Amino acid sequence: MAQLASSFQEYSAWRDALANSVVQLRRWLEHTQLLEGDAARRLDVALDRLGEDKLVIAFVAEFSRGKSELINAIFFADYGRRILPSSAGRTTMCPTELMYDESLPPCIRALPIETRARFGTTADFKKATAEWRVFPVDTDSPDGMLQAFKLVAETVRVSADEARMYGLYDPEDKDQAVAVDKQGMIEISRWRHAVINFPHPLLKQGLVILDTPGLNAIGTEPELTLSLVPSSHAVLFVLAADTGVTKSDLDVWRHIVGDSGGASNHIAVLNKIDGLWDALKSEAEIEAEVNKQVRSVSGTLGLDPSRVFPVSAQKGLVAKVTDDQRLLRLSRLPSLESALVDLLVPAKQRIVREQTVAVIERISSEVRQALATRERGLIEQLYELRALQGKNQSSVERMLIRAQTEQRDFEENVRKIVAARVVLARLANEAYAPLRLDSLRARVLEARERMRKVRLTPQFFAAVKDYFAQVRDLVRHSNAKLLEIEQMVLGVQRRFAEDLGWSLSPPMPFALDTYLAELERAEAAYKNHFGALAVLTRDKWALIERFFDTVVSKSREVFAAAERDTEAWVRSLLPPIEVQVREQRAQLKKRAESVARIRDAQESLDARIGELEEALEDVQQRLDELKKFAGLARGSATREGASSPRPAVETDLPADLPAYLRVEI
Ligand SMILES: Nc1nc2c(ncn2[C@@H]2O[C@H](COP(=O)(O)OP(=O)(O)OP(=O)(O)O)[C@@H](O)[C@H]2O)c(=O)[nH]1
Ligand SMILES: [Mg+2]
Repeated sequence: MAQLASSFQEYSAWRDALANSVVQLRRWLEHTQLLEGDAARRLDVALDRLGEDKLVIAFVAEFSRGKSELINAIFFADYGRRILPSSAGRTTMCPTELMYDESLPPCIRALPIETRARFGTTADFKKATAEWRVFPVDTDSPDGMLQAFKLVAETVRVSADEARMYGLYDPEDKDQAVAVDKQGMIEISRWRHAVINFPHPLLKQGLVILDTPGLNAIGTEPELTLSLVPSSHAVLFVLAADTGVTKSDLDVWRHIVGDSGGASNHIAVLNKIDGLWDALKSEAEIEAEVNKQVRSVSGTLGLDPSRVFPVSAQKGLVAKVTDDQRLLRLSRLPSLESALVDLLVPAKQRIVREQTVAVIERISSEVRQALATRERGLIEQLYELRALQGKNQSSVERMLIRAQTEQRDFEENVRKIVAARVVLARLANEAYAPLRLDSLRARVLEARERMRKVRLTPQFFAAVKDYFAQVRDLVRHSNAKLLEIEQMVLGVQRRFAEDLGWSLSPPMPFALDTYLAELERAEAAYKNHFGALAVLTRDKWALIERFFDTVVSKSREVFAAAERDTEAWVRSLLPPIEVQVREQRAQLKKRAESVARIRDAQESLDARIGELEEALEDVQQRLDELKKFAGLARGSATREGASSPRPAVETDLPADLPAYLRVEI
């Protein structure tokens, strides 16, 4: 998959260059003492985001459609064989993530299926290393790897009761009843989840491949529906040409793919087109047949035909292993691979770019304003002092009185800011309160209690429904407060604009809509899974409760993220005004002091004018430098790949402290 590899490489290089220029900007701001605490934090968040380099691609389908074979063909053909087990019937038994974490040796970590009888989602168990079994993988031996990877297909035979305890068997479900053999035993996956840590070149660059088992597991492991698949950067929904779109394919599509919102990152793969290759038909006839199937899939799924890719994973794999170019072309795998390249990297790059540019623009505009205030103050002082040249002592005296009065008057603005802070703190607390985990916990406890007590299906559904309604209300409540906060800050800015002529950028727009949407998606997923069931068996109740656990853990994540982002936003509101107030206040103080020194003949007027001129030059130089560093960062962000040469701008920081920092302003 050379295309994807080079696209990844370009992306990593682009990201590194961008991170580097953000670091340069940050260092310069720090060095010139222009870095405020909140701006530093925002830059650090942007840098963390740039460091986070995972790109997840999920393969989703009913069993035996060829997901694992497709992964083999796209990513692992270089090993000259099938690496992931792929065979007729159910093969992959547990959700499997392929990734590389260099802090660990190559290995497979597997979470035993028994954990399903306990409280906690896979994500919870991911934090508990002791629960996972670790199996080493010898990457030098393809045979050894093949052997190790068979783990994902391992099953165990357990009694129907045990399977029931894990929520994997419902005796009332006729489709499942056939799975029980004469001894009352049933075959289930041995593992609940597997993570293969493997130093494949693409995985090393941050690719994560998620292979999933068919519908059964999807229905029973709600995390796939609620977290893993929706958070993937690309979702490949696999169908097979020999079966067409069956009812169970549609179920999977609806359950997983259909739930995950805007489908711009979804593509459908129509696999096994080699079944349509018929020696008695012309190439044109076969082509027509394939196109017909593509159109039919596109119509059924409501997906643009350009997003449906007919391929033969198996022939593609064989073609790559035997280096048969004709067969590779016939397998049509290369066009799916190009589509993946287009889907994965540019989308991620666009998001990272937008977020980083927004931070850079914001911070440079804040710093520019602070520098402009300083510049304006210096120019005014220079103007005044120059006017004093050749004037008598009483003019100096008058100027001193004026300077002192202005300094005193300005204190009113300091009081305004302090008052704004108090109001903001109160409103912010009101905005945080609904998002605190305590308030969520109360709703969860209440819902659990109701679910436990009810006897009838409708009451059970009502408990879940009410939970979602209450949780959404909490977020809405907080959202309304945020609006109030924004209005209040705009009001403060307006007053400063009227009184002092300051132009401040309005607060960054912020609302909790994305979190609300996540909760709505969880509810939609729940409805998709269970909404159609009129009467529930006890086992289905158990399944819903398990689903509910995942919903709760998802809600916790959403609330924690919402609270964190809200706090960050609130903290960023006043500092830009405070910086200006501080700057202006310091200048007025300095000005009064220096006029006093001139009056007392402790300092000559000319010397002070000289100092101010030097300081003014320095501020202007800072403004130029800011333009340069911010421009560099912006330039790195908007450059497509990193293959284009870097601009030849000298970005080294000055070795000594700038003069104006020594000259007190
Ligand atoms: N003819 C043909 N068979 C294929 C193709 N791709 C996969 N198969 C076969 O289909 C069967 C199922 O493939 P898998 O890769 O195990 O399918 P899966 O979707 O991973 O299935 P589960 O792991 O059970 O969910 C295997 O016997 C494959 O050899 C293909 O392009 N053409
Ligand atoms: Mg499989």
